[in-house]
Amino acid sequence: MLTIYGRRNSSNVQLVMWAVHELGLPHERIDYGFGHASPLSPEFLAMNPMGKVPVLRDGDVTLFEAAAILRYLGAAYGDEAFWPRDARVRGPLDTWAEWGKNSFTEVVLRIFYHSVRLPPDQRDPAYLAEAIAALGPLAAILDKRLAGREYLGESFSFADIAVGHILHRYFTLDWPRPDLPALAAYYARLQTRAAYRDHAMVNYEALRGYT
Ligand SMILES: N[C@@H](CCC(=O)N[C@@H](CS)C(=O)NCC(=O)O)C(=O)O
Repeated sequence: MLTIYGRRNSSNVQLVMWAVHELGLPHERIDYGFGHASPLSPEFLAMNPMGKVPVLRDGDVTLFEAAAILRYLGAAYGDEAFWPRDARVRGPLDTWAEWGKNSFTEVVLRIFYHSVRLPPDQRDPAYLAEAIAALGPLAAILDKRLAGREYLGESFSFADIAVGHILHRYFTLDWPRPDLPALAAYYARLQTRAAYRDHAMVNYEALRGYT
């Protein structure tokens, strides 16, 4: 039985919860983080010295960092399609996973923070404008990869979770989104998956305007 510590409306928790549900793993989730128990409490810091959600416990294994948790779940429980054992097959997928979690998600979250999460008087319009200018070209890279394919690899894999977990925010934040048909079709395709709808499309209104 897995235990996931973290609130449902955290994008990093969503990444992990989507993976847990795709893999059909027995688990419980305990709310920690903004609005819930503090991740800065001594018992939480003993699991993650960064004081951030998510944390995963699997028996005597304790992990933090959402992408590391995703890779652990893939290696421990994923089938060959979700987590190819051959490094020559997995490597190119992992390139997209890393790019999704870092390059792409990082810029989406900059827009999220400076248009939703921070109190209005702490938002930086110049920083927001820079992030918006940066996101269009990144989204075009993703659209190009997805043209003519259903998923980032041959079939659905961990890489789609690392990239797709942030698309709900990408598509619902108020910013001038470019018209990218392959990316829009990919988002629609992900929404046919119950685990995606239930765990990666979580309302973030409760986070609006708070530090
Ligand atoms: N690099 C970490 C970042 C974790 C992180 O920033 N988590 C946020 C939520 S997405 C958090 O814990 N915020 C503080 C809180 O919720 O109290 C990861 O990918 O897991």
